[in-house]
Amino acid sequence: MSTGLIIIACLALIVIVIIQIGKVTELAAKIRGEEAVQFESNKRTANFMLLFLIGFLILTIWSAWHYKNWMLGYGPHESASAHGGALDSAFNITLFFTGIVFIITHIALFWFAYKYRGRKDGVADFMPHDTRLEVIWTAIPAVVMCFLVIRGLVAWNEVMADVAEGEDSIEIEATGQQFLWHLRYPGADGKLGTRNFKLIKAGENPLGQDWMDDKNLDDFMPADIVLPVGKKVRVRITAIDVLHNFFLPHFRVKMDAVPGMPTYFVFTPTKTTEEYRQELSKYPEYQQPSDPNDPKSPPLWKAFEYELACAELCGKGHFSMKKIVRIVSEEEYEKWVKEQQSFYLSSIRGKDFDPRKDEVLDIEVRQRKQDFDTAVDKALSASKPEEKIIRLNYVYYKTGSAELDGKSKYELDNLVSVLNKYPNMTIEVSSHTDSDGEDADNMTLSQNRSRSVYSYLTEKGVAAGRLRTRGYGESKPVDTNDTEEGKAKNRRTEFQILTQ
Ligand SMILES: [Cu+2]
Repeated sequence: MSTGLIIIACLALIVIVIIQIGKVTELAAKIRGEEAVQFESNKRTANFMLLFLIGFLILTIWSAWHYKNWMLGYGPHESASAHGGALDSAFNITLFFTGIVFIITHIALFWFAYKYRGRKDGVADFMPHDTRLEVIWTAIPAVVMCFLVIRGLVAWNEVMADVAEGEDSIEIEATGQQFLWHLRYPGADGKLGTRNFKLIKAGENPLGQDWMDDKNLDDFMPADIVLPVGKKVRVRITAIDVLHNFFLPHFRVKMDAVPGMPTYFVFTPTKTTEEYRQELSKYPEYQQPSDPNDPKSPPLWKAFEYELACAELCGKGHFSMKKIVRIVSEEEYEKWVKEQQSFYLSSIRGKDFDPRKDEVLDIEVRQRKQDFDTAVDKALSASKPEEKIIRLNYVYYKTGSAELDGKSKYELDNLVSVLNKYPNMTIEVSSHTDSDGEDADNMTLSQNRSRSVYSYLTEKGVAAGRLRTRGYGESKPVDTNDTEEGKAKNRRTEFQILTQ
């Protein structure tokens, strides 16, 4: 409040000073004769005009030259995408023409202001109309503009061409939200799953992915954009709340993210992050420390990262919508993709809000088979008998009963196929319980459970002579029986490879 008052007081003071100066000038004019003072003032202004003409022209040209290696499109900042060169040259051609016009108009404006200042005996020419002049200054800009617009359109159509059906490319998705980007990759199937805005729930399902769509199950949401060099990328761009803008300055990619209307941009990165750094390292501008307060920090070129920014002023946290973009070799990319966790499997699967929690998914069946085969291979090459025991992690029974749950069949089928693969293999199937209930009951239950597995295997054609069953009740715990977790570990069915 008080600051406001001070500002108002200052402004009032300035106004008073200006009025007073005006009065003094008026008085001086009366004393010396009005005309003489006017012409003197005209001359002074005209000289300033001339000074500004030269000074400003030098400043613009000097600064353009001085900062050229910091500007996109110049020095080390050649476009890092396949289409970027076309856009850069369109910009350069526009800059060439507008640059000429800028210099001519700048000189004419200030030179004329100087030359035709008010002078004693100076008389202005009067020219009511000149058709030739009208034609010239209409035709020239029209022709130049046509050329620029047509050239720009051609470049735009090239840049905006969508991916052709069946073309080798990657599709990723970027969704803007105040104030962050959600990135989504399609996972192993190469396809992004469907979304429904009605399913959006903060903390559970930020993008409204429909988990009943299998394509969603392997989609992953990384923190940074990582892409292989030389591969066509289609970015599907959406927004959840307000307008955002997906901007990759080094790749000349810029597209609005509009709520309710997906947009896209297709581009091919042509330089890895490392190659871009190497290019920067050749310029003295990029040798200074990346942190101005720490002279020991790595030089700017070494610390360089491509970035994703939001180029739409979307609110007060707008500045924080930055993400790192890494362009790597094809091999590095494949390795990175393998390390990524599916959002569904890591954050949704098995939770109360998982609509498919009672279902065994194809993706899990595949994963479990892989894990099972790996465990078998390990046991086969092991020498000690206790290392030849494999736990059947996904064999379930009805509570307190020996009846197999339907979901057990996947794991048991894995066992069947291993037994078919190794016809000389014989095994012992053994079951264990936790310590709840009577010892004798537990013993019977575990024996019956092993028998159930035996029945399943023989029904699938495994010779009975290759199987032995046992029940150990609660006699061989692998963990404490004092916690629910420990008890769950103790309740188990295993098999041991006897001969192979
Ligand atoms: Cu934004």
